[in-house]
Amino acid sequence: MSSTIQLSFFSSPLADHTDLWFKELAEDKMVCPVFTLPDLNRPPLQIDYSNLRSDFNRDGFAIVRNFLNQDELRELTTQTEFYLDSIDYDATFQTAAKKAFGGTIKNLQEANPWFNQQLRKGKPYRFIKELLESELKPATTAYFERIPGESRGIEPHFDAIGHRSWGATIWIALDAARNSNGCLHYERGSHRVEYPAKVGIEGFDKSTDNATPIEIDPGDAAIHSSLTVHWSNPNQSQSKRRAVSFFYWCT
Ligand SMILES: O=C(O)CCC(=O)C(=O)O
Ligand SMILES: [Fe+2]
Repeated sequence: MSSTIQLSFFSSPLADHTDLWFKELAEDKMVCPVFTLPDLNRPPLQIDYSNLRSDFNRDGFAIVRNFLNQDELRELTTQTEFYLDSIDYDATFQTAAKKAFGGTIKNLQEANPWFNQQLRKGKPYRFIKELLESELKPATTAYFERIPGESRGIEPHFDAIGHRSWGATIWIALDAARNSNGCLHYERGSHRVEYPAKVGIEGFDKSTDNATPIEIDPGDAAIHSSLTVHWSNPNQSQSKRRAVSFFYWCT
C-alpha cells in the first residue's frame, strides 16, 4: 500500500512553539533578513513514498520533481545568495574555477541559522526521514556550483567516504541542470558495489549504460544514497548550475 504524507517547508509553529531554534531565528534578524515565520498556508507536498523507496532501493537514487514550490525555491535561492554574499564568495573563472572543489562550500549550517534549521527540522530533513524510515543524524549542508567556463567538475565518489555508513543526500537544483552545464550523474546500482572510498575512484568508467545524467529543473530534487557513486562534469557552458545539498546519516 502506498504511504503518502504531507510536508510543508517549515516545521509547524504549533508543534514547535517552545522550540529554541525559532526563538533564536526570530531574534536573529541581522543574520536572516528575509526569514519568514512558518506559513501553514503553503501548499503541502504530496509524495508517494512507496514508489520513491522502490526506485531508491533499486537504483541508489530517486528524483522528485517540484520538491520545492515557487515560494520555497525563491526562499532557498535568496538565503543561499545572502549567505554567499556574507562570506564574499567569488566564483569566477579565474579563481574558483581552477581549483579542485572550486564552487563547493560546506557547512552552511554552522554560520547560518536558517540553513541549520532546514538541515535539522525543515522539509529536507522530514522528507529523508520518511524516505529512509529511520531516525537521522543531520550531517551537513553544502552549496555546489558548477562554474561557467570551469575546467574541472567533481570526480566519481560516494558520500560515506571513510566509514560507509548508510544515509542519504538530497540535492536541490537552484538552476536548470543539463549535461551542457555539468549536471549531476548517478551510477545506477552502484550502492550495491564496494568501491574504494575516495573522491576520484581509480579506473571508474563513467561511460557505461548505468551512468545516468540527472537533468532537472529549479526546485526539483535528486536524492542519492550515501553509497551511490556520483560525479559532475565541468560546466563548459555560460549557464549557471547551482544546487544545495543536505546530507544525513541513519542512526
Ligand atoms: O553538485 C555537484 O556537482 C556534486 C554534488 C555532490 O557531490 C553531492 O551532493 O554529494
Ligand atoms: Fe557527493
